Amino acid sequence: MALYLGLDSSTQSVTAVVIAIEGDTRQMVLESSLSFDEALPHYGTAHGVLPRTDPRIATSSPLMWAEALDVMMARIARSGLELGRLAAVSGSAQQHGSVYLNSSWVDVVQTLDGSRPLADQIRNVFARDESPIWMDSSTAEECAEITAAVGGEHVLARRTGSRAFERFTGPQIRRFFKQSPEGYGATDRIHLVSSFLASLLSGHDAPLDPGDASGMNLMDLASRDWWPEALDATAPGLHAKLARIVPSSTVVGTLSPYWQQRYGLPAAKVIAWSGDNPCSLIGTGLVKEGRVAVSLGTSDTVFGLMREPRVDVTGTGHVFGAPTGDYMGLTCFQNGSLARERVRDDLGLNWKSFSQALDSTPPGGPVVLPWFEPEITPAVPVPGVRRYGVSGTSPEANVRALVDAQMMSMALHSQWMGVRIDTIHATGGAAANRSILQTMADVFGADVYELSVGNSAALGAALRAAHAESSAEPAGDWEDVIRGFTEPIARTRLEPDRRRHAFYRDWIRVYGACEAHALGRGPDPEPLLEQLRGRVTDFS
Ligand code: ADP
Ligand code: XUL
Repeated sequence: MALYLGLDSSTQSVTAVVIAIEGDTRQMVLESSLSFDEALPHYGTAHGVLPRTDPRIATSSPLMWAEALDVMMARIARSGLELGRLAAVSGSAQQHGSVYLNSSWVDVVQTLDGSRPLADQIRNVFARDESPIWMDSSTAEECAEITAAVGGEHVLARRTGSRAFERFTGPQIRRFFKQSPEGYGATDRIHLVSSFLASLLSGHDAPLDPGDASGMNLMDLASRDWWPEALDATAPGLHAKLARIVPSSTVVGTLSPYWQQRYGLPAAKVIAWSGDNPCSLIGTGLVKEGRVAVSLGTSDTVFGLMREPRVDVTGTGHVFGAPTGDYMGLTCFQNGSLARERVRDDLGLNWKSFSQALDSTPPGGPVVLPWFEPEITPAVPVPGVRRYGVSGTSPEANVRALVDAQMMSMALHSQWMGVRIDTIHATGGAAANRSILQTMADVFGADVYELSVGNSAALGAALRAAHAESSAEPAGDWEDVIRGFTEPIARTRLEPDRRRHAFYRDWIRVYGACEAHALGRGPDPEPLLEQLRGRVTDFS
């Protein structure tokens, strides 16, 4: 029986999943998470983010990600699993975040000493101690400059899969170059979180995969290689600072002597790491076109596989490279779980009473746009919650308004993918909440399923490891690899309530009108809101 390890370094935590495969026997034998804030409090993060005063700036510590990887590998080594059978390891990481390394990096990573902790040894390899992460929205100016330099947003979107986005790595690199030319000059290598951690595992400077590299505004989606015009538009001498892009199934090395000496792990193959969303695509079983997954993690995302790239040229959708060699469409929402936590805490609720509030309150109350933080979709640079409709409503109505707004925004802003959404695979921490999933079913008019493994990004990484290790050709049979791990659980199916869905089909117009008004693009939505509120039926 061969074991495959998938790691996921997400915004708030690191997770490991180990799967065992022998012929038709396939099982998950380990699933373990550690939260950055709790396990590594000396970095002072809140929800994985370093302290900040400007809401547009969001950074984290690359040293913390490395230390968390070390702690997790120690935990795996102590798990009692027969790790001599570990055949391959791959990983997933929060997308877009960048790690800036100086000239000592390559030597240090190649000569890590198994008798000393990892963090102590890499402390001085950084040309920048903090890494900007996906929650950062401070690069509007750099987005505009890059867009203009390559010939406009249509050109950039068609070529790279996305128009310029503040959190994407290219604009972040440009800002660093402008703000700290010396720091940029002292940077020999810029990694994504994924390729940085793959380097630490394999003990050499590892390449990037197209899934994560397409979140940079720097990769040519068609050739899956760097696009020189975008590199030139971003910062001078950038090409030399970037690693290669290789197919997602590439074996980039083996677990380095550090891991072998320190934890007695074998020289298992290390497969290129990817972004959390491309890994989740595999971990939710979406290796064919037609269905979508909704991930309710720190960010909320909607995504699905695409055979051919259909680019959202003016909206907020992205096309990334999928680990299968196809493409994936994705829309990301920043005010996801942390907005739900905020409303929960402000109202003095826990998840149980939050769910009860949701269950006991019909739709059709106020419309609340939950932009606690700058929002990615739709683009809201200056945060602030906007309210429409009746005021002085009950706490329950606020919970209903929040979840309704989140689901309607997802439904509205995923239309560009051109997929008829009648089945949704739900994943991420909040997918444990059946009341939220029922609202998703009612708004989308789709059946919603839970998956047997909640950590779909880590599972996807483990499955990518199994796929890469087992197939001589990159084009192995994905259906065969994912079998037994990613099927939705039939008994968890939530069907849409027909009357509620009919109501939401109208109510989403109200939501859209409120959004347009809040963004300064539409008239006062109150008359429409009043007109439709008259149609609110008794849903009990
Ligand atoms: P990430 O991978 O981005 O770090 P996760 O997918 O692990 O995030 O999800 C973490 C989030 O899940 C937490 O921030 C929390 O708000 C949310 N969560 C956990 N349990 C519940 C629940 N029962 N109801 C709603 N949200 C939940
Ligand atoms: C996707 C995105 C987030 C991060 C963190 O574009 O920004 O989903 O990958 O999970």
